Amino acid sequence: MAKTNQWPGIHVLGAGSMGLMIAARLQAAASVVLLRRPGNWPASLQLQVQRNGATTRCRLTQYGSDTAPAPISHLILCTKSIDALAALESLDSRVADDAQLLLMQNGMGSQEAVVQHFPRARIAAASTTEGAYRTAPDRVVHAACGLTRIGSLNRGDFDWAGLFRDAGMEAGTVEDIRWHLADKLRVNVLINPLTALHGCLNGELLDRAELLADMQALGQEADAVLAAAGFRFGNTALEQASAVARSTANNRSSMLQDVTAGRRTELDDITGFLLELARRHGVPAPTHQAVYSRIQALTPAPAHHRTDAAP
Ligand code: KPL
Repeated sequence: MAKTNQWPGIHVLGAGSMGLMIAARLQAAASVVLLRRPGNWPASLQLQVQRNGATTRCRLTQYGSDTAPAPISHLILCTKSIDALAALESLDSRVADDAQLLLMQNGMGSQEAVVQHFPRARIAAASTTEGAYRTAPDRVVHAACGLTRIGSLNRGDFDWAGLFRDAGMEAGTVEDIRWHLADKLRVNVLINPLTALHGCLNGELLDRAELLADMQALGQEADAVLAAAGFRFGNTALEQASAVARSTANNRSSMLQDVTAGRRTELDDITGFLLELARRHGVPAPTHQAVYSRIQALTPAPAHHRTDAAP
């Protein structure tokens, strides 16, 4: 696809699987710069992207977040949810005050924290079913071509979905992105902690009676908490999570991958966020509390505690 002049230069912050995959794909439509953690990085990254069995190579311009030239006007944040705020802060004054930001984090909570800390930025969030994993620092596998839903959190008015579509990705603009984030959250609070605790693939949750019983208990509590917080869905969390577990049966969830690699997980923005909602609305969630404590015991202590998550 030919690059047009329609789109401004795009910065992608975060060189994990999602950041690399999105940066590589958007190059079909716009000029893209990859921003990595602070440091002196080689001026470009030779990246291999594997998709549908074919490998393509592309060259990405890259900078450390502390050396990138200013100003940054259009930024896609692809870090893990737990690193989102600190990563944005590491860009310091390089981000234009009224920049258009697109937040691609899992879970809920980190998005509102960014909105609070960058009140002048125009901020949108995405909920995506795209799947990617990194096999080496310069190799990414685009495992599942999904749909990316994008909606404004404050005054975000850039046509991110149009840019994604122009680059050949399936994307749409939605009215209420918070509802879509909550819809994904109710899947993640069932699948992620259980697969991480039992070291199993997503699909195994449906095959083992004791795990299905856990899913059921977590689902009932999640339904009650999200209903008390004002979210309405056409099916139960158990039904939704079961459908996703079936369609991603051979996936290792992101939390299982983190636990296996000894990395910090996104637990605080997944189960932790649900527990915070439960506390605010006075709804009991003992099963979520139990899995939260068990995963916490498995993973490294957080480098910092975010105190300003808001539902
Ligand atoms: O979002 C996911 C994750 O692993 O974080 C699911 C949908 C559970 C797919 O693995």
